Amino acid sequence: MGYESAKAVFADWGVDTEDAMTRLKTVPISMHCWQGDDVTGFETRSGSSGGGIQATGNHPGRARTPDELRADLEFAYSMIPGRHRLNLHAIYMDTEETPDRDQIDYRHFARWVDWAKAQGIGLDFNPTFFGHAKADDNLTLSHPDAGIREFWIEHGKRSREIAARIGAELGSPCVNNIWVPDGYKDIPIDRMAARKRLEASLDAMLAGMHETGHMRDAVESKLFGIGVEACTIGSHEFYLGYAIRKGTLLCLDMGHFHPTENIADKLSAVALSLPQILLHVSRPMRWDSDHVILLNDDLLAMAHELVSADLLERTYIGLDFFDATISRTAAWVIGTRNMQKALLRALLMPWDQLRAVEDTLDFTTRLMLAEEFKDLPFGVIWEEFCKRMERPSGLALIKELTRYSECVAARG
Ligand code: RNT
Ligand code: ZN
Repeated sequence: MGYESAKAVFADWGVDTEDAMTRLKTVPISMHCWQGDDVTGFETRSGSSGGGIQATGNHPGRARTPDELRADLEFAYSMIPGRHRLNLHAIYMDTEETPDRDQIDYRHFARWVDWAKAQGIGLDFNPTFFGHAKADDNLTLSHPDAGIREFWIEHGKRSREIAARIGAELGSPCVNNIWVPDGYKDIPIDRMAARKRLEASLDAMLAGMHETGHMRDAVESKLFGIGVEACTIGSHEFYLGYAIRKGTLLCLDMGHFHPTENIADKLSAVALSLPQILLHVSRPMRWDSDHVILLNDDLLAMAHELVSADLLERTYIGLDFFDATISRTAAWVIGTRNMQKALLRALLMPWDQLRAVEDTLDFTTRLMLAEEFKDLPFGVIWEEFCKRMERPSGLALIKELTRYSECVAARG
C-alpha cells in the first residue's frame, strides 16, 4: 500500500496522518550514551563495579574512547528520523586529567558540548553514583559514614553545576537525573534511618536550586537491584514524595517496578501532582531492568498515555537500556526508532471517537474499535516519515546497521 492510500484509510477514521507526522518530528528523545560502551565510561582512575549496574556480553565494537563513542552516536543519529538529544553520565568525561568524582568540573565535559553544538543537539546529564570504590557497599548518599556521604554530595553538587552550564551553553535545559544504587542485600533493621540520611543528603545536594532555567533536577526510584534485593532506600514512594515536596522532576524507569506494573498507568496519576516527568524507557526481563526496548504492548501503552493524557509537552523522554551481546549502534537505533514508532501509533489513534464511547460506557464498541485499529497501516506512515526525514527503513536500514557494526568490529 502506498502512502496516499494509507492516508485515506486513516482519514476514514477521522485521523490526519500529516498532523501525526508533524507532531512526531517535534518530540526529542534523549539517547543514553551508556549503550555505546556497556556503561564503562572514560574515567581513568576509579574502576570498580559497585552499584549493581552490569552489562553482559562481548559483542565486538565497543567504543573505547570519547571519539569512538561520538562517531558511533553520529552514525546512530543518522539512522533515526528527527533531531534528538544525548544523555551523558559523569563517568563519560572527556579529558586528559584524572579528577575523582568529587573534583569534576565543566571543563572535563566541554568537548562534549562543542560536539553537541556542532551536531545541533541538546545534552542531558547524570551524576554517577556507581562504579567507584566509595560505592562498593551499595551505599552512597545514605551511607552511615558522613565522610562518604559528603564525597557523594560534592559529586552531586558538581554535576548540577555542570548540567546548568551545559544547558546555558546549548540554550536548552539540561535534565540532571539522580539515581543512587543505595540499598541492602538482606533485611535491614532500620530503613527509616537510611531514608532520612538519603533525604538529608539530597537536600544538601539540591540546596540553592538553580533558578536559571538551564537545568532540571530529576530523581529516579527503583524496586530492587542485584545486590540490593531486600531494600532499596530510594524507592518509588520515597521519591514520589520527595519530588512533590521539593519540586524536582520524578524519573520513572520502566524497568524499576514489579513486572506486573506498567508505568503507563502511573503517568496520569503522578502528573496530577508533578508538573514535569522524566522517563527512562527500558524493558525489564525477570530480574534485569535494561533490555533494548521493543515495539511491544508496554511501550505502546506508555505512548498511548503520553498522547491521550496530553503529557508530551511536560515529559522528557530518555532511554535506558544496555545490551553488550548485540551491535551497540543497532541497539540504539532499534530502541530509539521503536520509541518513535510507538508515539506515531498513538498519534494516529482516533481519540475523540474512543473517548466518546468510553464516556457513554459503551465498552463493547471501545473494544471493537481498539482491536480494529490494530490492523491499520501504521507501517506505511512510518516509512513515509522516514523517507521525508531522509532516513532508511526496512532492508536499507538493516544493511546500514550491519555495515557499521562490521566496520567497528576490529576495535578489539
Ligand atoms: C539504574 C538506573 C539508572 C542507570 C543509568 C546508567 O538501575 O536505571 O538510570 O541505568 O543511570
Ligand atoms: Zn534508569
